[in-house]
Amino acid sequence: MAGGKIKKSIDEASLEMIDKAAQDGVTTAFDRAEEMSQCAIGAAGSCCKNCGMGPCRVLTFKGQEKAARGICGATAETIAARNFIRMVAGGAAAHSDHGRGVTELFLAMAKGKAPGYEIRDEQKLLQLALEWGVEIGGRSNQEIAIDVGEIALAEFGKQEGELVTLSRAPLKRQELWQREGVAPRGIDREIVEIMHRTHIGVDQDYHNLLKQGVRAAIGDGWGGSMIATELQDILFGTPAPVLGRVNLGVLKQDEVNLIIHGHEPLLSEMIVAVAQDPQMLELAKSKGSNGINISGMCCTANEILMRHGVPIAGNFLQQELAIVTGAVDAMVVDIQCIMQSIATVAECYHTKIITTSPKAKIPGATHIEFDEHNALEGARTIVKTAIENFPNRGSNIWIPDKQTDMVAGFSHETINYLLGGLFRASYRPLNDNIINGRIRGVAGVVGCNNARAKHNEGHVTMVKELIKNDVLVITTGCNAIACGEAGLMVPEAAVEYAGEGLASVCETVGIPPVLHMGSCVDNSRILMAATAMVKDGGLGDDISDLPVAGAAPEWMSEKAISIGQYFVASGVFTVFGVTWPTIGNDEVTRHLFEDFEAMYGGMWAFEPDSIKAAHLMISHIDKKREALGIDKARERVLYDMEMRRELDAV
Ligand code: SF4
Ligand code: MSK
Repeated sequence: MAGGKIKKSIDEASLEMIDKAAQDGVTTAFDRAEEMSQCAIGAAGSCCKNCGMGPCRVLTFKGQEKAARGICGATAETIAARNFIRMVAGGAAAHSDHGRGVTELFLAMAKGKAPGYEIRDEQKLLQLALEWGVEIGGRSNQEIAIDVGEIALAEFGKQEGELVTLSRAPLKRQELWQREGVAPRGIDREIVEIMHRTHIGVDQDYHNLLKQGVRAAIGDGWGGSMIATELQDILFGTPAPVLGRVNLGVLKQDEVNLIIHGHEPLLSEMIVAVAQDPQMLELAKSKGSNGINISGMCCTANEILMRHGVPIAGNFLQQELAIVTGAVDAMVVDIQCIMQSIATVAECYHTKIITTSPKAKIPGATHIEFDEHNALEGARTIVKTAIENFPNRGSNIWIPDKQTDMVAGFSHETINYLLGGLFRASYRPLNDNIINGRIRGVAGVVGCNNARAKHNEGHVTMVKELIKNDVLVITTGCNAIACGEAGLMVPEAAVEYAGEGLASVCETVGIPPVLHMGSCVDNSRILMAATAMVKDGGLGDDISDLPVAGAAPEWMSEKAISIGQYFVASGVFTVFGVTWPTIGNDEVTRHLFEDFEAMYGGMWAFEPDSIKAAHLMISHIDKKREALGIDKARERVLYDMEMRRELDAV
């Protein structure tokens, strides 16, 4: 059987490459996950190594009789909460430092110091300027952009007051954050404060620790990530629906294959442009290739698919497998979710691994540093490196013949337009279809792959169950790629997989039942979509009133914890699969899973079975429908032509 006794993925292309890796004697994350035993205490969040007296392992599993403490006296609750919010800090830092990088490039562009970059979405620039009180008058776009960029940059180090972007949230949400004392100041400040409070001998009240985690996470979702998304849209264009292809079959036997992997679109945009340069194509031909095939991996893939239709080679657990094809001439990486092992796997083939960020180097890789002042030149060097490596391909090449069509590019603005039309762009039709029960609710399903779980299974199982029950799914990150590979992101998927009500709406509007909203930082688009639903009326006054839920069925990164925490802090019931980082402590887990609902209107849940997790989400959606008094409106009927015309008229 492919992939050993137990299938390690639900994706056939991945299984083929797992088998090829075994034949080639190459070890991947799938093998290491099997071999690596997990420390039960660490996995449960009950191990502290925050000082040199540790690690202190506090056993608080059920049935244990006496409470354990660390050497310093820290309780099991303190240790669990400290570990949890350090994960939030890691995730919020990653997203926000990405946001800062985008802001610095944006400012350089505005000042004319980043040749090759320009303002692609003028309307969004002007909207942001209006929102932030930047004078527009007769000023040039560049002048306006300098002010916008400086405000954005100052948000990271702001010492007092709240983030400007918080004012985008529904009014009731803003009031709640103030009441609970979790409205973030500067993004960096909240992350630093987590590191301070979790140092030995500082904050030792788990309620207070978790509150700081909430504050930093809001600074991520409504701050760092949102700034990244907004400025990327201005620089590279706000995504609109685009047809793409996904899976390892997008690699080409007869062309130079260059994979762009990581998270930032800053360099990848330039590489995509350079790969179309006739001189480069000429060079590629001179080396015996028929062209240059660019594809993406992980969230960079989502960024360049949404804006250029560039195909996606795979998600997190497929990065090594792409190299195993033997057909990847270069893999260029920037930041985040890049396995160190790609350099080791590449040693067995001819693939060149190219790092580009001073923050993310890998021994064994070639480093070509990204310089925003000279980005085109850097991109040319990278594309050339890939081309020149093409003749070094061996004969051990096997590209799985598997790829799927997918439609991506559903930014919050596009959904508005698609639903409401050019002249009456609004979320009104979505709200109306939720109220009349054709759509039961909306679920944001996001997040990673986790080598401790079968690749893509949790994602696809959960999403299928949700759409079958008339829940519209919006997605980002590696979940989006998994759904694409499973064929859930084409309009026809509505007929095949969605419940009757959801299918009828999708058919009328011409959208898939699963909407791709982008990369990890683009979870901020989901916050904006939820806010737009509140503002359009009929579904309560706050995000916590909406019949919506969130999930990350195969999460693994600290970023996912930060995302989940800001979903919860925004009022969304959020369920995670695979494992739960405070499971070793009942009290902290109970606080996150139960008390948070009273405090924030949203709360965490943990359920590794994706079908059960989907039904937890559906139950929550039904609870919210009942509270809104729209639970009775839902009726399961077959739609005749007249009813469909009526849908059209909505
Ligand atoms: Fe142990 Fe306390 Fe040091 Fe943590 S901070 S390692 S609990 S002594
Ligand atoms: S890439 S954070 S594995 S979603 Fe954004 Fe995928 Fe998770 Fe990375």
